[in-house]
Amino acid sequence: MQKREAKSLNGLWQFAYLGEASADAVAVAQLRWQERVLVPSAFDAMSQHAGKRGLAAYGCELTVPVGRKARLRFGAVSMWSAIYVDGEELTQHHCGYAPFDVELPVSEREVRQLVVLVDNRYDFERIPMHEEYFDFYQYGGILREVKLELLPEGPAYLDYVHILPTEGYRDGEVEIRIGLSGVALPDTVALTVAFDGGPVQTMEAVAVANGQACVRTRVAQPQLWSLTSPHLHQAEVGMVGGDAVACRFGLRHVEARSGKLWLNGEVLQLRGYNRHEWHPNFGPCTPLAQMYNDLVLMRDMGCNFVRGCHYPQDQQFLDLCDELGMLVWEENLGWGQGERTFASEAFAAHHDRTLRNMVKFSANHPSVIIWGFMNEAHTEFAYTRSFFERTIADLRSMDPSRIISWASNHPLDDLNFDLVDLISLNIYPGWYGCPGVREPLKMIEPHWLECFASIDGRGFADKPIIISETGVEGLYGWRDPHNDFFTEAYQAAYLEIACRLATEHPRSSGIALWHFSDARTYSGGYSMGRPRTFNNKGTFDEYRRPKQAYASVKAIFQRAAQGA
Ligand code: ADA
Repeated sequence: MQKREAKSLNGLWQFAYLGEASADAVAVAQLRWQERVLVPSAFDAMSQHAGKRGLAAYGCELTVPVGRKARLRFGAVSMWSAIYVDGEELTQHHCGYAPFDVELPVSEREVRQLVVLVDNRYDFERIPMHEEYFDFYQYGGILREVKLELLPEGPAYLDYVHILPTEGYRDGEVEIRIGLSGVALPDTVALTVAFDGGPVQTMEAVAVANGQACVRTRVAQPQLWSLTSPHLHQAEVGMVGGDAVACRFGLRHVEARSGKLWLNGEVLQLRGYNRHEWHPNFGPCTPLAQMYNDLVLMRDMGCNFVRGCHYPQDQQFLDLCDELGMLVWEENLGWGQGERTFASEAFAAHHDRTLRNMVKFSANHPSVIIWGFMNEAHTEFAYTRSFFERTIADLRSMDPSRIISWASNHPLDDLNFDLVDLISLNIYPGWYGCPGVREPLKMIEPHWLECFASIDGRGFADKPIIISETGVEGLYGWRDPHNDFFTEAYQAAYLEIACRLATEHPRSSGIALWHFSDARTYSGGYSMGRPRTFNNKGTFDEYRRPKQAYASVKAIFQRAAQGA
């Protein structure tokens, strides 16, 4: 077997900021480099380009053995990008947070010229997945790792290998789904599988349909992945006499049934946060140490759950969640879209490609238990129905082992709840829509109960419910005798009520507070509702300094964790 060779291209790349230029007008072979910048990084998170919106170019040299096939794996390139090798455009990509692959053509030259054009200007026609009204700052650059993989000789290679636990997970049963790519795909394939360095199993003549082959087998010494014992198994999967790849996976089973969530056959209560990938010093390119620190802070508070809002997550972050034992909701990019978006064929095509890549890159992470999409789309309107039906069908066909949900801010009139496994509510009673209310905190519980009753009254009592977002702005250091909106005290009082309800009410399967740490959002005129141009609803400020709410959230979550 030829084990796959991969090399990271992270490091200093050539860079040129091209401003108002149009990508169509750029001759990539004649670019005049201006500086060298670190990949991964967001060029507009760096002081010299802070806040700029325009076209930029990144360049580096690749070494690929003459005549050898290879592919590039991009963790995320934002917001629009075009990938050129030796002056030839290989692909364009239209979502700044989704991973993607691109194959390199074979060449007689060993040293290849890679140029990546990126553009962080909003343009609904070109990148309908990105809109300026989303409540988080969207950057430009090569935001996550870039890898070069040498591909095997021969007509087909392993595009992906997914190892999904089945209902027989306790006995180590898994379904192995492999995706094949190449110039000629076989009708059948002979596979080899070895777990944890053990004996090699061979499966002859496995049928290949639509580029995918699928087999079930068992791990010899199964150990479950759980929050307290997050055991990871290793696998090496190959084609007899051909390509082989190594991957990690976990034996765990998640379910949504009888109005509850279940993990490995036990009722599960989710306690945690929505987390944007963001830090004031790095923008959306948070270093691994910060990802780790954030998870340690959450776990120390008694959290077991993080919603990766509102886009596909960095693979490094998901690796940490696998290894530490943290449950993850991963979702495709989306934020409050309405009719114009659902009518856009370009949006549907971009969303489909990025959704498939989110699953392709993340399917082996046992920490990911929920696939989400289209945060707060206008699901009170029928025009969302067919898109939701198709997206859910796609998710189920790619991966039947996970729970599907979306975060709805239409708890009383969402038209698509019948399609979902887990009903997730973004609700902010006592914050939005209560001018003139003398005691807004008293609005919280009645509204939660009204939502629960409405959902059960519509026949969804068998579906678990979580509060996927709730919270209020608390400005770090703002303490005032009025304890009014924007004070740390109001935020602390609010979150105490929310966490108590979420961990004690029988109809609640948990909560993801909005949100973990303050983060940059709107700029200019959009920012009037966002002091500092930040979303200040973090329990921590942007430097992860705890606000007053931290103590009460931690006390309630830790108590609930002990009772779990
Ligand atoms: C919504 C949205 C979040 C954030 C939040 C808020 O629920 O999903 O991204 O904007 O509201 O702070 O109002």
